[in-house]
Amino acid sequence: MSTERPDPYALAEEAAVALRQRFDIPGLDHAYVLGSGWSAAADELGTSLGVAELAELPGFSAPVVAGHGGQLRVVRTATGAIAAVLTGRTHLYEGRGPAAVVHGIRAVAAAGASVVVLTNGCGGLRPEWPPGTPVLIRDHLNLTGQTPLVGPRFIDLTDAYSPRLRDLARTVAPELGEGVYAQFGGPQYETPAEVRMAQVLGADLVGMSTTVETVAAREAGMEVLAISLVTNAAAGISPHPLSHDEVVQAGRDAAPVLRGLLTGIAGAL
Ligand code: 8IG
Repeated sequence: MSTERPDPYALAEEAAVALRQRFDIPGLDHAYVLGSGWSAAADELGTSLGVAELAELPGFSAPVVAGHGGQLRVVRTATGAIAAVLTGRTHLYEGRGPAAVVHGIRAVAAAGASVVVLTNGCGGLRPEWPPGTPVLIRDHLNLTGQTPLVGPRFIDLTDAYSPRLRDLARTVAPELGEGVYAQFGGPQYETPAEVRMAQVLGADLVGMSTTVETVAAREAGMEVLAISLVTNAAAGISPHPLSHDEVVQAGRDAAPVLRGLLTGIAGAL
C-alpha cells in the first residue's frame, strides 16, 4: 500500500490516456491554461484537432465562474506542436482541494507536455500597469497556505518561471514587464491592508490562481511561462471598489492584444 503512487497521479495518467484516445494523438507537446480575460485567444492558437468539455474528462469538473470557459481543446500550432488549450481552471476557493486545482496540469504533463503557459487575470499594485496591461510573472508568493505536494517532495522553485521562456515572450512583445505574483485563497478580493502587506512582501500582482499550478508543473518537470492580465487596480490602490463586471470588461477590451501575444508565443515555442 505505502509503495503505491498517490491517487492524484494515477488520475492524471487516466486523463492522459483519455486525451490520447479522444483526440487520436500520440501525446501533447505544450499546454495553455486560459484565465480571466484570455479565452478569446483559444481559437487562434492553431488549427483545431478537437474539443472536449472538461467535465467529460477523468478527474476534471466544469468551472463555476461565469466568464470562465470550460473546455479542453487540442490544436496543432504554427510550429507543428500539439497543444492542449484549457479554457477554464479549478480554483482553491471552490473547496475541492489543491489536488483538484492542479489536475489539469498533471494530466497534460502525463500526456507528455513539456511546456505550460499559464494565464490569469489579476489585481495590479503598480500604477504603471493599469487595467489592460499583460505582465510576465517572474516569481511568486504563495500566500494560500496550501500546496499540491504531499510528503517529502522537495521541489526546487529557483527559476520556477522559466527565464528562457520569458526571454522568448519578450522576443514577441519587447514591452512586456515582469512582476512578482502573490496568490491569495480568495474568493473575496483583498482588503487594502492585505494589498499593502503584499506590497511590503514584494508583490506586484495579486490573484487567486497560478502559484499552486506552477508548483505542480515544476514537480512534473515542465517549463512554465506565466502571464497575468491586470484587470483591475488592487483594493486600496484604486479609488473605487472592485467589481467582477469591471474585471470581465477589462478582459474584453484587452482581447485583441492577448490574442496577438499568445499566438506570437505559440509561433515561437
Ligand atoms: I481578475 O484584485 C482578479 N483576480 N486576489 N485580487 C485577487 N484576485 C484577482 C483580482 C484582485 N483581480
